[in-house]
Amino acid sequence: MARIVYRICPLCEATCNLELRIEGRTIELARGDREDVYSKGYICPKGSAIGHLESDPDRVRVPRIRDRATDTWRDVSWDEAFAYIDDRLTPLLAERGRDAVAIYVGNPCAHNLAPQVYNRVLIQSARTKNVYSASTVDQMPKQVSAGHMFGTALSIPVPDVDHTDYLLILGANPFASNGSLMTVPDIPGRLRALRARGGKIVVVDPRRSKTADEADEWLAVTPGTDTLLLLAIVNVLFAEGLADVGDHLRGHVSGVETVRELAAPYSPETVARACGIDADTIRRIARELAAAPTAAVYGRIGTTTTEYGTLASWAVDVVNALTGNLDRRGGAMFNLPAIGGANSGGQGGKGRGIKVGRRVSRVAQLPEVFGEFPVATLPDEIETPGDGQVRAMITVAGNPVVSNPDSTRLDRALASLDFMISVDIYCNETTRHADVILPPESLLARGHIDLALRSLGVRNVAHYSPPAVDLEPHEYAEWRSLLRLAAIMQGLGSSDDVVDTVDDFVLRGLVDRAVSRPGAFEGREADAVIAELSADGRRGPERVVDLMLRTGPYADQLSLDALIAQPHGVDLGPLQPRIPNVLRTPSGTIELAPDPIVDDVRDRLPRLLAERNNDDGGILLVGRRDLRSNNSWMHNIRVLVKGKARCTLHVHPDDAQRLGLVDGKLARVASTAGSVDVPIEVTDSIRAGVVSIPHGWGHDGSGVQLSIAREHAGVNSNVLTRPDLLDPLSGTSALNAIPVEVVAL
Ligand SMILES: Nc1nc2c(c(=O)[nH]1)N[C@H]1C(S)=C(S)[C@@H](COP(=O)(O)OP(=O)(O)OC[C@H]3O[C@@H](n4cnc5c(=O)[nH]c(N)nc54)[C@H](O)[C@@H]3O)O[C@H]1N2
Ligand SMILES: Nc1nc2c(c(=O)[nH]1)N[C@H]1C(S)=C(S)[C@@H](COP(=O)(O)OP(=O)(O)OC[C@H]3O[C@@H](n4cnc5c(=O)[nH]c(N)nc54)[C@H](O)[C@@H]3O)O[C@H]1N2
Ligand code: SF4
Ligand SMILES: [Mo]
Repeated sequence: MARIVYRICPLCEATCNLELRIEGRTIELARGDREDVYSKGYICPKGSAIGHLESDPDRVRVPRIRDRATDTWRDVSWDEAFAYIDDRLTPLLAERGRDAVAIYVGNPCAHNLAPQVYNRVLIQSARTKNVYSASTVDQMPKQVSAGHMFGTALSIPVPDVDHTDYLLILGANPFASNGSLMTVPDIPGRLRALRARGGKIVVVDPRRSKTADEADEWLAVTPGTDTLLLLAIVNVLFAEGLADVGDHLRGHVSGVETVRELAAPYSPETVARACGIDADTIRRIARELAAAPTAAVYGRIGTTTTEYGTLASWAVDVVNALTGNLDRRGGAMFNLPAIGGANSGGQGGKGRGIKVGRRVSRVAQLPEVFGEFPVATLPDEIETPGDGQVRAMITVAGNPVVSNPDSTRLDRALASLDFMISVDIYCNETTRHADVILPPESLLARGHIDLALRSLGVRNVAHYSPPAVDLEPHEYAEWRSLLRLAAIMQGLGSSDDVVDTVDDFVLRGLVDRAVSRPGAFEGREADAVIAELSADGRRGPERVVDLMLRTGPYADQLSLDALIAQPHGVDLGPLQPRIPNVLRTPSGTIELAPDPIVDDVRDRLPRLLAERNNDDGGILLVGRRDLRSNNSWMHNIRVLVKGKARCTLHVHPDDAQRLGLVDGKLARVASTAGSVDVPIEVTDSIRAGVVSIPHGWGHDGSGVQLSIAREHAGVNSNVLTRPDLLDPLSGTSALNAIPVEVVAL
């Protein structure tokens, strides 16, 4: 009999609640949950297609081992898979040392409960320095700037879109992406509502994206120059006496004078040519931001994934602060998530701040950031012989061969490993190199709650989606896989029995902390707390989450059981001002001018200005996203890939004419890293001198088991991404503003 279940969509950051009609394990229909407190019925084409994702015949359903000699796979039992891993990995680690294993965790880890809770345990158990993630091709610059300014890596202000009067968006296309570092369902509806109530939206993007089309104004910036633009806005704010953090922040901000000095050389006239935006426009935008009753500046992928990602991320919040819009209704505010976090527990208002660069990578000597090295250097670590060389790899929900820079080399490097394990749902460009693939259980058999994403919500809400079906005999919970891998690397053997032991040990550590710190469980007996949390046999990630909820900021009203009783979520209200309590900087202030950022502005920014001012007519490559696509892994769903080819080169008509590029024909695009041949799409929705290719494509490699994606293969744009173009403060790769040559074929 069909029944209705509700669950949070795990596909993107919007966290829409889905209403699923299921028959057994078949998802017959996916709709938006109209009663949901946050998404109110909103759904996008990807969410609607979730049933197709679940029933995709190409999915890996049981563990498999690859025979390297014949490059063929054989399905095995879970016990056999883990025994094999123990046999291969344990001696390798004993012989070559802990750093011989690298771990890469991919984007869906932020959207699934098991990795959110247990990746940390996996990484700690490996005791390797070689930890990598999709963060250094994504949001790491924002985490570094927020860490320096506010004291923790997740103290990221989000635009209060539901209440603001003016929104300046740089390098984001929420109409396609549904928002990022801003957890908000139905962002299209909310942006339209902003305009309908008389507000204004300005979009800074080298492309006239759908978001730019829907905005009041589009500023076609030169890729990579957002920091210059924002500093020119700061320059105007000071020059015209408009810089004011507001009464609410008085006494809580340091570094204002330094920022004034830093911005002094960057008048609108000085940067206009480099940014490709005229000085009058820049000046007007600065005045509008200052004059608007409330305003928020928001930057995303186009600002973070450039060589100046941390500076741009910093400058966004500097403008928020200096226009009086930080931490006030309608401005840029901090969420207070139900599960708590580093900026809500303990004593507030002051803290240890962040430390980065505690060690450097072996080969390229690149600094660690929040426990990881830049993914750009992973091939160096695999291919360079010597002590500490990476010889084995574990990927969890990642497809670095498609998503990371210099893909051709990374692909080759993975092929050269002695051993590789992938926890994944597909045999794709990356996991084809694995020796063992461990698939997670069906989506319907997992519980779900968002942890990191909730701390980026534009409203405080809480949701939990319980498993809707039981595990089938062939399935094994992903959280058990992660802990079983951890146990193997701790030398505890490969048996399933040890999983519970490790899980209990992890919980014990968390409970010990909870009872010894200020909060709802302070002073309680640890054993009693553990017994209470473990009632009815509860364990695994749910038990940990229950602890977080019951010791979090809403402990008086929330627990896992309380959320289970509310399938449409619990609304905890609009964002509230949190300064000074949210701060964890050593000074106890908002640090507008942290040393590493000040140094970077002084050291590198003049060079950017000079480079862009001497523009030689070269072409810069940027990316783009499409609503029906999701990074590299939803191209095997017919309803999402059918129709016009999506992986094309956008070229401005003037460039097309100059370079002899014809719509529908092929162009060869080359950087110093490599080249791809891609169909041309001539369009005036892109700035002249800029071309765009979406990432996530190129599915025609040998051994890739994605039959539908193969028919729409496209090309892998990261063949062009240069490993040497990095933001030094965050180790994040420049995926945008890459110099390329384009020729007609
Ligand atoms: N040129 C360019 N490159 C980019 C970007 C760009 O804008 N331009 N964007 C970057 C960004 S923002 C990101 S986040 C990265 C993403 O980089 P990655 O995280 O490395 O890549 P994804 O394409 O998200 O791959 C997700 C993998 O998880 C698997 N998977 C999906 N669902 C599950 C699940 O439930 N469990 C498990 N275990 N596995 C699952 C998929 O099969 C796939 O292998 O790409 C980056 N790369
Ligand atoms: N449909 C869909 N949704 C997604 C994803 C997906 O792949 N598909 N991926 C998810 C992930 S992992 C993430 S991180 C988010 C990303 O979310 P967004 O940041 O909103 O992603 P994009 O749509 O790539 O928008 C980035 C914009 O930056 C512009 N841009 C490029 N270079 C520059 C520059 O130098 N300056 C400025 N100002 N703009 C520039 C590009 O033209 C593009 O329009 O989306 C998430 N949601
Ligand atoms: S917007 Fe994101 S969360 Fe909402 S249905 Fe689409 S993919 Fe799922
Ligand atoms: Mo991302």
